[in-house]
Amino acid sequence: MASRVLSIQSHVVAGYVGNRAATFPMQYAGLDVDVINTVQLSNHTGYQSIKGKVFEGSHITELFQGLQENKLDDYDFVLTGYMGKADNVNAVSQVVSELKKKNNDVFFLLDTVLGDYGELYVPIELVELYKTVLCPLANLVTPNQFEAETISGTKIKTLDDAVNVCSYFHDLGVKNVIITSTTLEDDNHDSMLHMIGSQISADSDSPKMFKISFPFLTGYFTGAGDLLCALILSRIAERPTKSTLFNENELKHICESALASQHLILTATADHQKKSGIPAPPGLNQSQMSSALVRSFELQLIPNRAHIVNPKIEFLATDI
Ligand code: PXL
Repeated sequence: MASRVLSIQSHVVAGYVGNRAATFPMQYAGLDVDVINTVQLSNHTGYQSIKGKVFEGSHITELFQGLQENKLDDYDFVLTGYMGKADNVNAVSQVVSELKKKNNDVFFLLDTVLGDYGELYVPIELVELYKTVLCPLANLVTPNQFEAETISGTKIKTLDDAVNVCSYFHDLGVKNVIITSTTLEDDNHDSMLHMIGSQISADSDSPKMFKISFPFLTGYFTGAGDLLCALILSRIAERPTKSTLFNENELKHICESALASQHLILTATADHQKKSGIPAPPGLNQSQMSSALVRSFELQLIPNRAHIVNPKIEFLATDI
């Protein structure tokens, strides 16, 4: 039977962020995906105009109650992303707690969506809530550099900083941490980004860490983090076991494969941006750009769906 996933994220009518960037890849990879939307917006928040609603936390709890009453709540995975407000974080914590009470092997992938490129796009109180409420429930967290720095209070400049930030998340009770991409000043190649992973395995209390370096792609990639988490979850679901703890090297191989798929899709997206003929002026943030320009940045997910499964792996992990 296909693994069952409950994905709690944002919905946009047009474009590919949140559940719209995550549901299709997981389904294409063979997972049975159920969806709760934290918001329903016309488009992502990078566009000049946004219409729609951020739902109340009670919307999530009410929908979940319906699932429970019909015994539809037999999930293997929970994936959460953009919450929009504190109320939703509390509702998600209640949902995850109930699922774990029912089945302790439910795997909770918490994407700590706060913002990117130095900017928060959710209310600041979510930082503390992620730390105190959701991280202790999570089996895997996937902060980007900005989110990892904001939550841990440590700037990531060197590999040692990244290692310390992973340990910070472990101390919050999370066994697996992936800093999805970070720059490192002690790296000689400033055109490279690095994924840093850290797992506490079943057979060891000390974390096993690794790094995967990959080339920086020029462009704007809204929803790239949401896509990556969906790919990571799809690869975790391919394991023969349902244990929430990884064996030696397991997380490393999951990351190599998910990153390969993401990189191929982002490369195709960057090519599409170049072909759109609309030059992106340097230094502008998206909300200052025309809708046509922001639209040209949307993930080219559907035309590149073949990269979702069995990608050619180009970037290999090295142990730290
Ligand atoms: O990818 C993060 C994200 C998710 N959901 C919504 C967003 C964004 C980023 O802009 O606007 C609604």
